[in-house]
Amino acid sequence: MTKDIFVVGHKNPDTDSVAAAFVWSRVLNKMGVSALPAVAGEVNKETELAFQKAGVDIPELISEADSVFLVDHNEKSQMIEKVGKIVGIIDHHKLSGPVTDEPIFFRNEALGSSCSVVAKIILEKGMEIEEEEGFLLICGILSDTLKFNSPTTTEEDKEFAMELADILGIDIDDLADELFEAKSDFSGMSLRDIIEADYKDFKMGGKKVGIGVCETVSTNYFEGREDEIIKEIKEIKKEKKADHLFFGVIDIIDKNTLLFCADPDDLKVSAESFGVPKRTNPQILEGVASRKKQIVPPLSKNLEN
Ligand SMILES: [Mn+2]
Repeated sequence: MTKDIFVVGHKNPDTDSVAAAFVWSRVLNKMGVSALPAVAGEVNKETELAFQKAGVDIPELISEADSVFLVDHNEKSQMIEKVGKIVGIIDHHKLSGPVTDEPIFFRNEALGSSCSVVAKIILEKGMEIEEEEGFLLICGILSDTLKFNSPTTTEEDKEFAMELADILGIDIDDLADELFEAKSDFSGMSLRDIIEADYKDFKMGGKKVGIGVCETVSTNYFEGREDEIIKEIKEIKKEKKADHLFFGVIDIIDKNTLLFCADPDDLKVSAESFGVPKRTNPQILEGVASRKKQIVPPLSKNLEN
């Protein structure tokens, strides 16, 4: 049995959750706490590229731990399978309710990424930051804010990324192009892989709602495959025993979302929630580019009433 704390992000990890876990474990180490970074699932190609460029290994994959520090999530449904004790949380998502019996370190801010929250704490503490740590924080911020284009972006996200990029001599535009290209590379992935790569379960008004999203610089891959996609998510809905299931293809350049609904009932929920006609599946959501800020809230509001 190890006494190490595992710093870990959500299942179906994205660059923000893995980078935040890595850098926060380093911060804990500097404070004399024995901690290791971990991931709650296979990482995507963008995260792979970010770590490769940073020159560090992808953290260890875990599914259970005695002691965890959560980053980038606080919902039970998004945590690793078996969690002993939660010793802390750093997040930028809505709160899902109390998850511990004891007081813990807890920091939640409405910033564009968990990496921004980590960067903010490092600055507040006046701590030194290693090159690979700064680099990974920039990657997490750029990835989660879609290079400051997501409606979740705040002035602080820009400030932290710009300041770090300045110190490290990094061209933000070039790095974002590389990251987004990797994010949009579907080679070697099945349709199922793509749908589940960034999939999250939510509780809304007592209902289990599954929402997968795929952020891409081009929706070409999905065009003409509508029936195939709907068939696949119908299957996933059954397997997950979800009450509702959606898959959003987010065009990060044009900032629109194609929201695929598993069945007519989900289509009805989507049309009501987003105020769009029921005619098409996928539903076309103009100006929608964020699950957290633009997809989850209208669905919760509708389903909780
Ligand atoms: Mn995040």
